[in-house]
Parts: sequence; C-alpha cells; structure tokens
Amino acid sequence: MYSNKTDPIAIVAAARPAAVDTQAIQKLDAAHYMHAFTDTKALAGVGARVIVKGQGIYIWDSEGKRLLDGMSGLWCMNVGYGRKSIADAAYAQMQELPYYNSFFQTTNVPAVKLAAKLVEISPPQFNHVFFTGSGSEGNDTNLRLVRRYWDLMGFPDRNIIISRENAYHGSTIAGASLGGMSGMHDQQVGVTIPNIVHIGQPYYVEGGKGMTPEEFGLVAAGWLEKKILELGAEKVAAFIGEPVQGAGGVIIPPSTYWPEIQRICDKYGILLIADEVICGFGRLGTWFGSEYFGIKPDLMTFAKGVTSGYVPLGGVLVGDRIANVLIESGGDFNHGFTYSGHPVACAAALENIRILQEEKLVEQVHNVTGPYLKKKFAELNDHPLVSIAETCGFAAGLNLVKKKGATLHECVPFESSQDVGMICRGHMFGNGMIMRAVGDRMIIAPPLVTTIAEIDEMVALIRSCLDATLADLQKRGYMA
Ligand code: PXG
Repeated sequence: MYSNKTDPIAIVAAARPAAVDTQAIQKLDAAHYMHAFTDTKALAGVGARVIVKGQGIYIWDSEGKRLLDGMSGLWCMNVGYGRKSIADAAYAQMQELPYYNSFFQTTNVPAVKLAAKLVEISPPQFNHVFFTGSGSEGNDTNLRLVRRYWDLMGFPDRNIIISRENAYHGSTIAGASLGGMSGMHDQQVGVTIPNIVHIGQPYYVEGGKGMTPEEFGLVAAGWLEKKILELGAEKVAAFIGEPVQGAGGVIIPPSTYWPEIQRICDKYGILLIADEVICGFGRLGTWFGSEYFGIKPDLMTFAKGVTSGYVPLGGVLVGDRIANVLIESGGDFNHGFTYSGHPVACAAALENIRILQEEKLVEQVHNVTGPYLKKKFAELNDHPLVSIAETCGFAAGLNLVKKKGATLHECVPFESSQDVGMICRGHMFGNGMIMRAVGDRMIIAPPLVTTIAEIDEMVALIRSCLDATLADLQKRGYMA
C-alpha cells in the first residue's frame, strides 16, 4: 500500500532545467512584478530566487540549486511536482472545450463530474458545491451564503460572523476581514467589513500557561460562548475557523477544542464554517480537517489541494442546512465568477483526486508517513533551540527559544526584533530546505507523496540547519 514514488532518474533529469539568464529575469522581475506580501524595494536589492522546475518533492532554481520543498509550494502541491497525467487531462480539456461559463442555465461536463466527486468524498451533509477561482473567493462566497441564508430564514439581523485572531481566510477584502491578521487589517484603512469580530486563537504555547492542553482547549472554545453572549445569540450568524491554522503558524488546537466549538454552535443554532483550504485533500491524513477533529460544519471552503496547485480552483461545499433553504426558496443567488466551474481546472482536479485515491495518499499519511513524521519531528525536541516540535498529519511546527526551561511555558523567547525565525529560514533555504518562519515558529507542510526515506532526509536537513542557526545566533551574541 505504501508507495515510494521518488524516481531517481527523473530527479537527475529534472536537475537540468532549461537555461535561464538569472540576472536578466531578476532585473525584469524587480522592474515590473509586484509580488504578493513582499517588500518590493527590499527584494529589488537582493533579487528574487527564480524557480524553474519541480519533480516529486523537489524544486530547482535557475542556478541549478535543488531545494526540498517542505511547504508543498504554498500548502498545495499535495500529489507532488511533475505529474504528467494532470498536464494531459488539462491539455485534453483545453482542446475539447477550453472555457464556457455556468451562468445562463449552462454547464460543462468536468464541473459536473467534479461536483459529484466532491460530494462523494466529503462528509454526508454535503450535497452541493459552489465553484470559485481561489480560496479567498470561496470565503467571500461563504459570507454571502451565510447572510443570504439568515435573510431567507427571516432573521436578517443575524449577521455577525465570529472568527479568530491570527486566522488566515484570504486576501480579498472579505477574506482579510474574516482573517485575523493584524498586518492585513492595518492596511485596510477603514474598509474592513463590519459585523466580523474575532476571539483568541487556541494556541497552547501562547495562552496555556498553568493548564493542560485539554483544559486550555476548553478555555479557548469558551471564548466563543462568551462572545456570543456578549453580542446576543440572535445577532450571530456563523463561526469560521481553519481546523489547523496554517499561515498563522500551524496552530494545532488541543483535542478538546473543536468538539466544544461544535457544541456551542449547536446550542445557539450558529452556522459552522470550516475553512479547509489548507487542511482539505489529505493534509491531516483525512480527506478534510473537519473529519480529523470530528466536527460537522455547514460550509467548507476548499482550494489549493483540490488541484494540488496545478491550476487555480477553489470553492465551497454547501451543507444541506443552507443549500435546501436557498434552493427551496427560489430566486437567483446573485453571485458567481467568470471562472466558476472552469472546465480545465475541474478536469485537472478530477485527475488530481484520482491520483490521491489510486495511490491511497490520504491513507498513507494517516497510517504510515504521518505517524513516522510525528516520531522523527518529535526527536527535534532535544535540540537546544527548540521548545516544542509537534505535528498534525503532514503539517508541523517547532518553536525557537533563547533558553529552554523545565516546562514549555518556562522557556525564554528571543526578542521579536532579533528576527530569529528569519535567520533560521535563511539557513534552511541556503542549505536546500524550504521551511517557513512565522515569527519564531518554523513550519513545514510537505507534499503528501513524501516517503519515509525523504522524511529522514528532510528531518536530518532541518536538524543540521538548526545547528547552523544556533552557531550563528551565538556568534551574534543572541544567546549563550
Ligand atoms: N483560507 C486559508 C485557510 C488559506 O490558507 C486562503 C483561504 C485563501 O486562498 P487563496 O487561494 O485566495 O490564496 C488561504 C491561502 C502563507 C499563505 O503565508 C497562505 C495562504 C495564502 C498566501 C500565503 O502561509 N493561504
């Protein structure tokens, strides 16, 4: 059952990407390309790394340097790079019907088949799908669905959505408003959507001092009930959360958290939205993160892993509670995008899901490689820089600290101005390992195809980069 898909011949071949004039591309990049979440002026000074090729879990830059992609691109490359069958599926669909819309009582075959497939692989309360082009548009769609639902139900004042600090729900105005990233809110200069409020996140390292993780999980879920009572349940429409927060730093909630959130939502009749953009399609070793935590959401946002990032696609799985009201009340739902149900994207998604199923990649993460990553990653807990190293399926995070203590909450953190996470990230990249820094928490979310041997290679690389970081920090005088 366990498949080892790394083909050494393919990797050697991929190591010879087409020749690219790195400096010329960097110059054009600096002159014309405004990157997402990037200081354009600072980037122009150093020049962007030009990525030219991918195969399996590795990517290559234009200078021929190979990097182990511990972040699956941006949490999306679930089936790994270089899948010819996905390229073939997209090519065949482009030749047959590259585009048609689904607006005026028309449809297309790949979109219909994909909707049916998503219903088949998702929990039983989901029988309908709304397609978008991205996760952000998916969450915009959620906002509109939720407000439409309560309006149709005769409760137009039930329009507040509760989210969490440090959540990431996208970069459109709705996505950023739903999200809890203060750096994004700060730049919205007065256009944050009203009636979206935030409670604290279930981050044990930050808030769990003096409690067991299980006790803290109940406390953090209790913040939802407190907020509902403060606002008045009759005004609260929905709660939205990522099963495991991704961009916020792989925040893995205690096991008690989500069941208590579900209980509270049920008690007050509040809709539950699971943002599955990262957790969906196997990241936690289950098809959806909601299944991992045993919750029953009314809406699930998806994107990324639905196509493994080969082409953009997103959407919302719409639960029966909402779909039945919208459908039975009649009238148009005045919402949609040019690329909703794009046939090429849907054809690529169908092939991607076929691969996930045929190679049993979700089961592999659940039964074999996820537990192995957990064991290997936990070994990093003995490193002098690491206060905690933890995983949930194929998402993992470790915290860098100045001084270890007898317990997690007695560890001494670095000054945030020292940017220790970024220093560590530099050592990772420099040594061929893509590991992200969120503050001083280092995170990975590797492709689901990563094998046992590749996990060994990855964790050994991480350890040697932590050693290099330690030596560097001592040299800088940041620690003893
Ligand atoms: N929800 C979640 C949970 C996400 O992780 C989105 C929505 C938005 O999806 P689109 O397709 O509109 O980008 C995301 C996206 C990071 C990072 O720094 C993460 C994302 C996007 C950009 C950066 O980890 N996730």
